[in-house]
Amino acid sequence: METQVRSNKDYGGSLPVQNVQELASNNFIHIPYRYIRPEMEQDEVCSDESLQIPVIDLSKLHADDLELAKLHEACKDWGFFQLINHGVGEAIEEMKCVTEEFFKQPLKEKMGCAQLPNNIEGYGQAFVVSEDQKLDWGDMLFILSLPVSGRNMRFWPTNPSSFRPTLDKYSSELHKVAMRLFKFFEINLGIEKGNLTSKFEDGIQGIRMNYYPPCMQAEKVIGLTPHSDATGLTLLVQVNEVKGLQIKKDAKWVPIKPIPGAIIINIGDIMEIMSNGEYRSIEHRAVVSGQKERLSIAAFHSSNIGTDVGPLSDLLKNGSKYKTLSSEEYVRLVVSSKLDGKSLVHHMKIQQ
Ligand SMILES: O=C(O)CCC(=O)C(=O)O
Repeated sequence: METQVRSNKDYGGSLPVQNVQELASNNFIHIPYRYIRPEMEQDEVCSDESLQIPVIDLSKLHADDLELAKLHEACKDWGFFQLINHGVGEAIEEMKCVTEEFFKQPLKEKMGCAQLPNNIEGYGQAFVVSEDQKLDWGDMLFILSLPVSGRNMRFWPTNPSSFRPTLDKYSSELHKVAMRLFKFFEINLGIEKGNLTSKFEDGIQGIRMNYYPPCMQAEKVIGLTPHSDATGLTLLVQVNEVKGLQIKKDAKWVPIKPIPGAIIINIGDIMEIMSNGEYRSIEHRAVVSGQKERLSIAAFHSSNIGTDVGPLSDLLKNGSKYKTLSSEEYVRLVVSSKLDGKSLVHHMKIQQ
């Protein structure tokens, strides 16, 4: 298991592009054309502020059938929800602080954790696979935090000095929350006890810290290209008060209003595939502010190395709606693709 994670560099990486935080500090009249996204003008943003993702209370899920039913509907209809009373507030607050501290450092310091060729970890940009591809207005630090045996400490910042212990605690606390949710998914989907959770308990966890600098032509750029997450379950935290997350619902972009202290949870492609389409991964994107920087932290939870990605046998009553790939084939497919809506799930769908 250890060797397979360590050799993630074999799966490929992202082409190096300019640091956006540095680029944004330039006083230019026109932003470089690779960042201009004409689709921003055409895309419709929902103006109905009352349309919001469901809120799920984790402390009620054990005892309350209604809350369990609400969770099931949220995963089917929205693929997104906000989780409150999760019990990991302290770890989140500490992680937010070290993330802000990391990005505040001069570029030279941050480059100590820079991405290496053919490796998905480190500080830089992700999913750049061609020289003419449009680029996102943001930088990120991506770290594979679990399994512990697969950690590459080269990418773990030493500045601030509390970064490493804080990330270690955050990784373990968020993994526990994700596992609790998988247990409830198992109950709600009618999967035999252990048949879903066992596929994730030794799984890969990747933590991405996103930094979106302000942009003087914010309405023309995108912080993070529309995509669904290729993983099983994502736990997303907004670091500061600047909003920017939007999710696609009925062909419109719905801006999310984060509840202070809540974790935004979203179903990833692996969970859609394993649930044989009962749960849905949802396209989402990040837009940027004209005035202020925005930061977010996404913790992605994928299935165990060596576990096939395909519909679970408990859910095949009406036949399989998706292909099954080995975990290695699936990771290769993800790393070699650019972010492009739900293209990965479409690739996995069996045409009926
Ligand atoms: O910045 C955000 O709110 C979205 C982050 C995200 O979707 C991601 O990191 O995959």
